[in-house]
Amino acid sequence: METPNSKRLFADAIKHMPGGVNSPVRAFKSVGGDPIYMESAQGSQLVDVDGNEYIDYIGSWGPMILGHAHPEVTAAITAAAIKGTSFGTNSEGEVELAKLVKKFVPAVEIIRMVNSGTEATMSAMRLARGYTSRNRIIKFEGCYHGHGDSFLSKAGSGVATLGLPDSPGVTPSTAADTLNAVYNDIGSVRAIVEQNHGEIAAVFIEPIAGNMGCVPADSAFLQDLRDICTAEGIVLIFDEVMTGFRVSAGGAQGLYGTTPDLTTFGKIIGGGLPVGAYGGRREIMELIAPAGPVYQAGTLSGNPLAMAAGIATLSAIDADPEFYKKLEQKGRAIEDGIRQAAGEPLTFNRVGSMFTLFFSEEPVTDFSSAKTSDAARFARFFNALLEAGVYFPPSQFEACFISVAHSESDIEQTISAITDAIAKSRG
Ligand code: KE4
Repeated sequence: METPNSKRLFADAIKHMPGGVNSPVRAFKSVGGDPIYMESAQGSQLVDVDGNEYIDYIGSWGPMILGHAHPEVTAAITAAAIKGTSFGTNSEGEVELAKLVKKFVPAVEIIRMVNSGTEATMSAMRLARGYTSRNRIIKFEGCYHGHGDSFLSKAGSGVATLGLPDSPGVTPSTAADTLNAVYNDIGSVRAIVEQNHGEIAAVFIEPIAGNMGCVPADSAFLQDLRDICTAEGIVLIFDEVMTGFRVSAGGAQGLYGTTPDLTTFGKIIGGGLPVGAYGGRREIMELIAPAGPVYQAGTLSGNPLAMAAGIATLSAIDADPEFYKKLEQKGRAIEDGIRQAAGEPLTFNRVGSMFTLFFSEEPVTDFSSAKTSDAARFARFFNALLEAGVYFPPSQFEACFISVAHSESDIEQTISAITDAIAKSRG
């Protein structure tokens, strides 16, 4: 691919923004080369500023489950924008989106809209501490819950991609209140709970991790986690920012049948506009101001344009009884194609329309096993795919996303490109 305009723009951007980007995962730090600038997108296709076309498997890191520029979403945003972009008051869309989320996720009795997944997890953490009068939280190595101070400890996503130990700027006292367990290892959770008896406010987990690459939780592990939290009065928080409305209408909790006390959302519920949310048991959520004393606020929370985009997205999902069956068929086709193409023992994890190909010969069930992947080989694989017009996340520690707009020919072209890229990436 010739990308002179992307190179020109990045050379300019680097003078004005840290690393030339507004989010580290978009940089090509771990795969080499300069990041690509996109001009437009439609359905499964991205078009860069040099006119190159790509089949997109980032999907804006999850939100674009309908495909880019879905007409109903674009129309809803346009209609809302004509009426004003933000009122700073209540508006009808907030009520409609809240009710739509509750329709899909029964564990959510009360919900608060915010502007990002990070805001959702930060707020849920403060709420859990306020509800329990306890300070410590448990998270899992390799999981990423946004860039809130308490979560930047052994985190996944960009933190793992850049090989950052944790993050300067997080105070030792804050870091001391975050305890990391091992994903899919209930013994590691029991040990931490015993060592910190009566001190743990919440357990945060991605019920299907996407930020160490795609790593599903074992169902027995997740239920054991539920049982421990119930017995210990610990708030169990499913971070479904990525999995909410991605893996089923009811998210991961709908697939596993394990019910958290609180759930965080983002990405798909905003349809590509900035939306996050947290919700769950009424007795906990009603501690949030102004109903209760735990403070959380936001100038643009419940913004009418973002609500309109979220409503249009969830309504389109709700209107199609075959929606997740279609995504599963596309995911299965890609999985079958990759397994046939690999010709060597690589690890492929998938849940519905989210997947990761690991350049590792061993099963990937936690952060340690995810890190056995050959990152250098992934970089060669990523660039070979990009050259072939297939755009994967520029990191081994991310998930790929399929939309309902990905066609059979997209998938055939993708499998062919992956087959070649696996061969080309061999040392
Ligand atoms: P945001 O603040 O980026 O909206 O959401 C944070 C977040 C919270 N929880 C989970 C499970 C998440 O996956 C995320 C954000 N995901 C990354 C990609 N893995 C966002 C991409 C980026 O950082 O630019």
